[in-house]
Amino acid sequence: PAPVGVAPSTPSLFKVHAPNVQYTDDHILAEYTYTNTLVTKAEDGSLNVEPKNSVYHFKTDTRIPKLGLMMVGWGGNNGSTVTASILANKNNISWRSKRGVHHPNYFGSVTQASTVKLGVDAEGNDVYIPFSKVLPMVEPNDLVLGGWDISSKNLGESMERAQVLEYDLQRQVRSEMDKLTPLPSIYYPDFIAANQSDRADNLMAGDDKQAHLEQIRKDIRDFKAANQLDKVIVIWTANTERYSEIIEGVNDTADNILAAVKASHDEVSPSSVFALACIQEHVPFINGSPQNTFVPGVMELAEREQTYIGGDDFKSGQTKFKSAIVDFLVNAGIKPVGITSYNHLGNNDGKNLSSHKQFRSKEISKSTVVDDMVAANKILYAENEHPDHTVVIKYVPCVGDSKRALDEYECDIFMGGRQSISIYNICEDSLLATPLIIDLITVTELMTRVEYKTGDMTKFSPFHSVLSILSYMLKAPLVTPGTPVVNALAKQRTAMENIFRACVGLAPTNDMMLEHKVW
Ligand code: NAI
Ligand code: DG6
Repeated sequence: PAPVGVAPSTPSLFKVHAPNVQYTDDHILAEYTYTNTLVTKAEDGSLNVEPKNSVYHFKTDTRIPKLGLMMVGWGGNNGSTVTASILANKNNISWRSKRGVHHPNYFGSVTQASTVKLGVDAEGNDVYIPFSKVLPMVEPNDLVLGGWDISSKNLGESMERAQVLEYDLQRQVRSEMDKLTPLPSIYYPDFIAANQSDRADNLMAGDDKQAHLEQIRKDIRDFKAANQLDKVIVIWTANTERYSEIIEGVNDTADNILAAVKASHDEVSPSSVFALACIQEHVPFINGSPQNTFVPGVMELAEREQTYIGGDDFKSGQTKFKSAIVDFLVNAGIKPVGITSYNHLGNNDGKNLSSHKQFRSKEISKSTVVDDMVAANKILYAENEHPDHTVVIKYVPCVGDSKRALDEYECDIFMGGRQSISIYNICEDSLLATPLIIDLITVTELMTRVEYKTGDMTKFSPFHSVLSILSYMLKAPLVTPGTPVVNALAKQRTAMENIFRACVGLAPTNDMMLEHKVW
């Protein structure tokens, strides 16, 4: 098979014909009226409601860059699965299992395998197009891959160690995978489980954190130059770290954390060093694990440098389901009073999470996921009332990457009745996470090409550094300080879809179908 990474193509499936939309050689310009409803409380407690319209101008660069994806933890289950599956898709490699012949796909990726309603035809029938065709986006097959790992195994060996993909597929991509080797990385043993020490044989020299940060910056620049890339995005898909302590004077401001790196302070984690290096290189950095990489100092630096960050923790299976089912239950007027989530898995992620401090990071990100849905319904829940919510993770080596998730939703229903819903989900974890990585990267890249302007602004500006548009793919979405977190899956998808639509001057999707409801 051909190696990963070729010159990208430019898709264009439709054109909007409207006075508020203009196409130039390199841009789509759209004037968009954002409609919201302002609600204020009067002294007597009554609510005043005022429709609000604000005009936004969006400018989308339609030139698709040659994009590099650098993964921290490239040799892990996710990293090796992303790499092998892109190779399989790019080279259209089919493989056999006992169930027959399989063909490559990007199932599980919202951008690559789901559709959005563009509009209706003359008969009033819905017209759908691929999500990835609303705006020009990078094709995953065109990504150039690279990255770091503390384990020296090449990608072929890593894929074999991961035990995720069928042997017949591994066999066919093996020679290409063997040519790919992760760069040495940084290992501060206090941040990940002690049981990971035996794979740490590919390390940057010394313990000077400033030197490490500079090496990471150089690695990014070298990778970009060697592959003649227009842009690079870095994603953390390495082991879950423990939480960093937030210490005044150390990681609470941008200047303090930069000084703390210079002083090689113990409380600066590897993931924060990677994030800082990316921010200084103006390369977007996404955190796919749950730890608090984005301590206040890192957030402040990203804002100061106006460069994109996103996180935290891929929302792949149990939590994705939870953020859909609890939304459904609460919106149906059914009251979940208890959510009990067990899961066991036997991959290296499970091994790392068998250590308490790393488990705690995961427990936090898995537990915050229903807060907004509960807070939205004051008929079901009193102020500060929450369902009992328990998360248990156990390491069971024999099941490998095939995670077993058992969930019980205990609900109060009509007239004192009870409904217990049990869910048992079995799935290769990395086959759920890989498509999310594709989405995170392609949407982030798109956001680097979209700018906006409102009435009082003299020139176009990039969006806020914190990419909350990525929330759909993440368990504990990072948002700008003071912004409400949205966890409900359908709302997250709608936000992404409607922002895409706004960029081509189209109104938000609605399912009113008024034309079919009137005479
Ligand atoms: P894995 O353990 O197979 O891979 C992690 C890789 O990171 C390993 O190869 C390890 O050697 C490497 N590593 C550890 N510290 C490093 C450092 N400082 N620099 C560079 N490399 C380092 O784990 P897997 O399954 O690939 O998951 C990766 C991360 O994604 C984990 O934190 C996991 O919790 C998170 N995640 C995974 C999901 C899934 O469905 N697979 C979903 C949600 C999150
Ligand atoms: C066990 O919970 C291990 C974790 O790393 C998860 O597999 C991962 O975070 C995915 O979680 P979820 O809840 O989206 O399935």
